[in-house]
Amino acid sequence: EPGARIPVLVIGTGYGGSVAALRLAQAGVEVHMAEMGMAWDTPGPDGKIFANTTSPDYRSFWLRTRTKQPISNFLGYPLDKDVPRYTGILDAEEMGGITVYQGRGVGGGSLVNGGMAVTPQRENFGAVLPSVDADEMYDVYYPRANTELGVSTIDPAWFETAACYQYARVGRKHAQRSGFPFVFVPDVYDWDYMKQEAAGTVPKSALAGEILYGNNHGKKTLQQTYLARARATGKVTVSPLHRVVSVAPAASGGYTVGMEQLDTGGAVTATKTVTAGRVFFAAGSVGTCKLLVRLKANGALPGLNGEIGKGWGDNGNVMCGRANHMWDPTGALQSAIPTAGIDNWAAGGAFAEVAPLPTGIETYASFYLSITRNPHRAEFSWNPASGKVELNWQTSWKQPSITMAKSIFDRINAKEGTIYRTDLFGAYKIWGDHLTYHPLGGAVLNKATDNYGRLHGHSGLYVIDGALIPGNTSVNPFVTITALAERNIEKIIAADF
Ligand code: FAE
Repeated sequence: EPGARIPVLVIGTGYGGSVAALRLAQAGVEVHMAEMGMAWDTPGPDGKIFANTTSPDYRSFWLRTRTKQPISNFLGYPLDKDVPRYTGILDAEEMGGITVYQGRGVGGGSLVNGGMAVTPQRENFGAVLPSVDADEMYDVYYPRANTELGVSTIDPAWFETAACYQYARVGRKHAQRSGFPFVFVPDVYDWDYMKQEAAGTVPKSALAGEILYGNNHGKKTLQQTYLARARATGKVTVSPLHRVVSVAPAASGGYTVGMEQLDTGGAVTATKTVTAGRVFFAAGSVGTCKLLVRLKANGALPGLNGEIGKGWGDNGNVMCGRANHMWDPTGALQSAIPTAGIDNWAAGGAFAEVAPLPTGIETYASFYLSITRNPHRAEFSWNPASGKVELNWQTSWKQPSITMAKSIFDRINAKEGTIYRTDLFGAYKIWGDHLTYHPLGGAVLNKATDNYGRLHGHSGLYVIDGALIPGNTSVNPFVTITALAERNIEKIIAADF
């Protein structure tokens, strides 16, 4: 309600925000969550909530009139097409020469991601979050996050026989023949449901190619886990299609928070202010940084320190495809949920997920998303001329990621006598080096905030999302974002509430 006074406002409903909401509510605190995206709880005219990856429609993209698919071309044909402008589920946000993909809606990135739930190797943790006690994380908070998120690993016996993982078995064969460690990667997908999909006894989701624009079945998003439990406390309310635009100290104590209510065309239908005792920034790395950098520059939050906006990285994401021989088909039916990876982190700085290419036809292609140890870090800053927050990422900064990914795929190609695909990202382009799925950093733990996410300069303001992590997690990031949020909120509840 406009003008209301509330104890806690959480900006965003992704991993960090959902952890904060659940734990605060369990501690007896009333929580309000503002989410700029839609609720994603109502079927469209086709009876489905989410669109299929192979046929994007109005639901697929956040306020675009043309799709911007991560794989833009196939066999010489461009794949993008016009769609009605709508508050769809996947944002392809272009900043500083990099397209940053993000989920929009109640559940944040959990709505659109592959559900790959990876805990970093313990020996790499010191580089991921240097100021955090690793023992605590690996003894308490990683296990807690994995349990709450519903993480599990594919039944290895089923993996060996399932037609839908032929592509992953080919990926394993090629990795092992070149001497690379091949690892199963846990996921939040319900593997029993997937088995039933394969048996034809339930509606198909992963086996129908659903992923990038949402899964109608099978995937445990935050809507089924943290957010469901948060709502069950009766203490959490969520306002979808509410975008937070300002936060400033209130004369009466706490913070005045300004919001815009959006319609599904993206138009502002109302502006509202509420007063919140405490505010948690959980709008994702980019969303949180866009707010904090602007609020610091325009004087609304003058106490924020000089670390705001710094230390942003892309988790070293780079994609590529390989063209296999005819005797190595990857399967016409491919589960959209990846379940395995090639670990060359220690030797080559790359961890590559063996990814699906769920086109519905045999492509003889192997496809990979690599996470690499890219050293480059960008900074968000306010540009008064454009009136926008900008990111100083440089397109050439992807080169170290390509070199690291090549430590795996050049060797596999040499061993197998195969070549890279050159048709997936535009004509004669091997590397998908224009994007990231894993934005991290910009309000780094123990720099922009104290060692638990309390922003310096204004008491009662917290960061609790991927913005805290300084640019790289060595694996897919959401388990680390969740575990860090669990650690921080426990301390904050004990000390501040
Ligand atoms: P996030 O989940 O992005 O949530 C932020 C929320 O805040 C969003 O719902 C926004 O709409 C909302 N928001 C932003 N600004 C505002 C505002 N001003 N007012 C109100 N609301 C706002 O943040 N990670 C993995 O670990 N495994 C995977 O398999 C994986 N696959 C991915 C695949 C894709 C296609 C994408 C895009 C990402 C993938 N990720 C994966 C990354 C993962 O989803 C991401 O790191 C987390 O979602 C980030 O969590 P946060 O809590 O930081």
